[in-house]
Amino acid sequence: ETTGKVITCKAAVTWTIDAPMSIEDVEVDPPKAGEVRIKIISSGICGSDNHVLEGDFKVPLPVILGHEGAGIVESIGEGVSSVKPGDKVLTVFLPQCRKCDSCLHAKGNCCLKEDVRHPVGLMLDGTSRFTCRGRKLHNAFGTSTFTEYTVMHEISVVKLDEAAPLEKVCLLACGFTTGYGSAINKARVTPGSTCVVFGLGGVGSSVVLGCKAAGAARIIGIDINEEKLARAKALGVTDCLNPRNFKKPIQQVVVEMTGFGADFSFEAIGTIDTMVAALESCNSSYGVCVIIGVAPEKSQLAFNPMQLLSGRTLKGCFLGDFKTRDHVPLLVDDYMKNKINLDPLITHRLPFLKVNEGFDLLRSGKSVRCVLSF
Ligand code: CND
Ligand code: ZN
Ligand code: ZN
Repeated sequence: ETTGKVITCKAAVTWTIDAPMSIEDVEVDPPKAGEVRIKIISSGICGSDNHVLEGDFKVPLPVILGHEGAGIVESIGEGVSSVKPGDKVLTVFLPQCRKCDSCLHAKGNCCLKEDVRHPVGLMLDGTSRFTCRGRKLHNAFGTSTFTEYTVMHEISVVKLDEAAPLEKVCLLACGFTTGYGSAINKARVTPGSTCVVFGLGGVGSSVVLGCKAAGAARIIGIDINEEKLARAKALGVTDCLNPRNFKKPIQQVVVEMTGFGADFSFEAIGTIDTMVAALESCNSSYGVCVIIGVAPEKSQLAFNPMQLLSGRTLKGCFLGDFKTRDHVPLLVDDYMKNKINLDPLITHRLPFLKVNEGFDLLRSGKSVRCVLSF
């Protein structure tokens, strides 16, 4: 019985971004009011965690990274009513408090309780639940899944169907939901349309699945990694483009291929150049471009505003524009009814203690998603 007690367990601690994560014994405090302590069972490795390790996305250190997790509630703090010990849950980085301006608006999904764009790495009361070697550790995006136990706010915990397989649905905590929702909710891809997807990692591949589900007739996939292009064909990509095989800018290639530009374009890489290329790949009068990738801190997106005056729409979203606690369980239902197949996205599995190898697989481009098991 661990309820109310500090739990000592293994976690991957990022002390500095210049070194691999180090596996340490950490102490995890019991959950306070409105908080939930979760035993992590599975976690994916997302490109955003890698941006932190590469110095492009600054978060306070030392930190326990990881946000694409699935686990089981170990104990709950005072006042928690939406989950109970034993429940299967997902750890999402975007809360849904159901009270703020964004949550109360029909279209808002970016809850104001936490500013995910500028993470402070602490609980809402300004303190931490993790200690290692006498030092307090930060959390990552209110989640932290590279640890056997984590503590999260109830408002960021998504309750799951008790039959949901955690070693698969962990992808619904970020990558799949982000990509699929960007196509379905944010772009609102229409049947018969032409779509172009920049970046075919876990997020971009999920955009492809969303475009396909929405009935897109043509899906152009763009990546500099040939293996990613080959894999994406099985997901529904109809045309593969490697920008390295062309002398002219890739947006020009896309516009020529499609006549006048794609109906919908998506950026799932996280660089300014590819964001501009995605914008310029969509039709100048009615095209819609959705930015999903997280660009390096302090970078600025610059383009001639004429690109918009002709009629294009530029938008972006977190987590596929879903209201997390309301809508992610519906995606889980779809998964349970075999309407969603996550298997093609999961290319590798590793024990949690090999988390650094998982990042090597992501960086070398070998993995789409590597799922860690605890
Ligand atoms: P991952 O690294 O798996 O995929 C990126 C893909 O881009 C790889 O296949 C690369 O080969 C490819 N690539 C890199 N550079 C280029 C280039 N210049 N031209 C073409 N292809 C290139 O990352 P991921 O799929 O996990 O994440 C993708 C982005 O999405 C990343 O920026 C991440 O931070 C972001 C994201 C956003 C959100 C959100 O809510 N908006 C949530 N999670 C992740
Ligand atoms: Zn992510
Ligand atoms: Zn809110």
